[in-house]
Amino acid sequence: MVSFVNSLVRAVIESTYSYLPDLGPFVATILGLVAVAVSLWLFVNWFYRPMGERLKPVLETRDEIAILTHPNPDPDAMASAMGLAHIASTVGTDATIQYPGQIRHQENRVFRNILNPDIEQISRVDEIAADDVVLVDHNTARGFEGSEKIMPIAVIDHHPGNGTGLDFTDKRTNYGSCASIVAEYLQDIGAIPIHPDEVGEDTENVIDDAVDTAVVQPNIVTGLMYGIHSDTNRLTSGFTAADFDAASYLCRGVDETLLNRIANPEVDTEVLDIKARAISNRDERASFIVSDVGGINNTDAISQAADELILLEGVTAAVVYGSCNGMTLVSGRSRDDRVHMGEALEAVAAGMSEASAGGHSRMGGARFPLPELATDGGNSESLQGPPPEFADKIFSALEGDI
Ligand SMILES: [Mn+2]
Repeated sequence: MVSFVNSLVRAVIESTYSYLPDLGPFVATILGLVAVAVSLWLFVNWFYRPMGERLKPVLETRDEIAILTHPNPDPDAMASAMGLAHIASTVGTDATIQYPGQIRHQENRVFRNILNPDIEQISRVDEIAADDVVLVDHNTARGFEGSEKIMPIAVIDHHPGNGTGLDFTDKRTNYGSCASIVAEYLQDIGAIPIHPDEVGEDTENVIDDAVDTAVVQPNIVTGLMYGIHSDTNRLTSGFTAADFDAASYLCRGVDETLLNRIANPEVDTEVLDIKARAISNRDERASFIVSDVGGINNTDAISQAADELILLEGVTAAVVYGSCNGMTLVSGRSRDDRVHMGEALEAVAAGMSEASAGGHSRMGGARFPLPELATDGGNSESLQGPPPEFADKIFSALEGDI
């Protein structure tokens, strides 16, 4: 039996060798084709590698980076920065998250207080922590002294705009949130969100697949999930399938208790009072509402009251204003295609040197020093609020008459 196998093997080898001279060019051609196919496959794989994989070398080649959010960062911006800092840490790059402006609006404060991201405020370009800057949730640095000097190495955003990164630009204007893009990067690099119950355990035992890959801690995962919710009005508007895919990926690591605390924070009594005043003091003309809530301490309550009034049945535009420290603050919302809220409020402020107003079609805000609103000319220092004509002027602006 053994000798039979031996002779068979010998026969095969001998016949192969005897055919080789004839098959030479043929075999060479086959080998050549295989080599070409393999390199083509490797090239295509490299060329079409996911964005998260492309981002890695950009970060890996830097010792430290500064991740910059837009001014007054919202949950989407803060969460995207947190996710990106995590990706940087997986390639051994130090990341500092920085922001211009303030974290003042209630939703932003709650997010920050509960998830406690490591972020620093800056007001000048020389306060930026590293030479290499990555922008998240915006594509051109703004809102601080010298911001125009920033040449980011990478830009990750879902807003339109011309800003680009020197080494990496990923702008997906169809995405509902920047957090969805960052979650996708984490998925691209094989990172796995770990559930709060798994924290502190040996993750290699908890998640088989996590060996040699990064895990993502629940506070980052929860932040990214809330970033998606916050920018898409809880996945009810301006979303795409990609936002749901990102949420689905994050799902296993979400800390539901934290998410619930961020999404449903305790309501400040004054905010509730001001909402009540906004509803009872409202002046309704056709489908527009203007409401003077009087004196306020919590300026953030004005915009929250406007958010509430625009939900009233039959209302297409709502403007709320209140006064504080000699200033009248205005917040407007529109779901009326005829009313561009930002422009309407700018029209109200036109001609007043100390007033400021702005916004986009659905949302706007303005500030007026009370003396400028006074109609009597004198004694304006003691004014507690704007005169009744102020509401008329806002109505005219909403109608497009001024
Ligand atoms: Mn965003």
